[in-house]
Amino acid sequence: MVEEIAAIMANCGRCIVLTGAGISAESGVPTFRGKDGLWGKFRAEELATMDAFLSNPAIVWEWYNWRRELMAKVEPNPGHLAITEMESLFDDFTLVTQNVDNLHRVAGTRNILELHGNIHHNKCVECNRSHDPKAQIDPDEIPCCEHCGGKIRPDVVWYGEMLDSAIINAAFQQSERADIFFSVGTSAIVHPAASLPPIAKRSGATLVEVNVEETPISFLADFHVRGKSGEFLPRLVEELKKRRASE
Ligand code: BV8
Ligand code: ZN
Repeated sequence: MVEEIAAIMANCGRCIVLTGAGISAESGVPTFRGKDGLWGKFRAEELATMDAFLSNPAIVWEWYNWRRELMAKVEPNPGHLAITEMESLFDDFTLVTQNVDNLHRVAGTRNILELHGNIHHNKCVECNRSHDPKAQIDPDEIPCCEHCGGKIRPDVVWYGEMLDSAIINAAFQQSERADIFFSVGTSAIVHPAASLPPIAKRSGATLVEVNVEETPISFLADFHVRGKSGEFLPRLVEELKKRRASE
């Protein structure tokens, strides 16, 4: 499979990679819906929603602080690093991530669309103005916005919230123009992100899925690679580099 996919990639100009929590699993970051998933201990509806924040801001901040501490201790894994190398092998490359863990940035990938925001950023719940990203938030004394007095919240997209329109529109546009589209480590359940692989496929892209299990888009994929992204992607990039070198 690696040789076949690398051969197709060698003839592609525009490559798009969509990632989900699975790409960070090998860094030690729990996924959302896997057996050891984050949500397992907590229910998404309880925490990653505006209602949860308005009714119990302290518990939402406790959860985000717990995740921030966890993410401060982890490193990008070979899957993240392979994507950074992949970017250098294409003239036109876009990484679209659902993850808020910032690991793709730490891994050096440049052209990133963060669909769901970034867990290290803060903003005002009322006026959306950004707030000092370095601020340590004490759940029992949540700071207020100096402009309007609103409570400070994590700058991520919660369920029921709109994504940043410029970001999601860029993701749609790139997916429609992709020659090859990778869906890596995502359960392909959360919308609108989950609509990107079908859009790419419908627009003529080769669709490659890398996941340790089946997902609702596996039937659509030209290649369904059953395996860990941290193991498969480095092998794929090595094969592509060989082909690029022999061109
Ligand atoms: C919106 C940020 C509305 C916060 C997150 C019914 C049908 C369709 C849609 C909906 C519906 N009901 C409600 C909706 C809308 C809803 C939605 O899609 N719900 C789903 C659950 C059905 N979507 C929204 O609310 C979005 N907003 O629609 O706006 C609107 C419209 C008009 C006007 C106003 C409003 C907002 C969605 C964003 C929510 N925020 N996160 C935070 O992180 O704290 S979503 C959350 O899920 C994360 O961002 C995460 O990235 C994302 C997706 O999960 P995955 O990344 O896929 O992670 P998961 O654990 O699920 O899967 C991991 C995968 O990796 C697995 O497949 C596993 O097998 C694999 N894996 C594991 N290890 C590895 C691996 N693969 C490879 N290698 C490994 N080593
Ligand atoms: Zn404000």
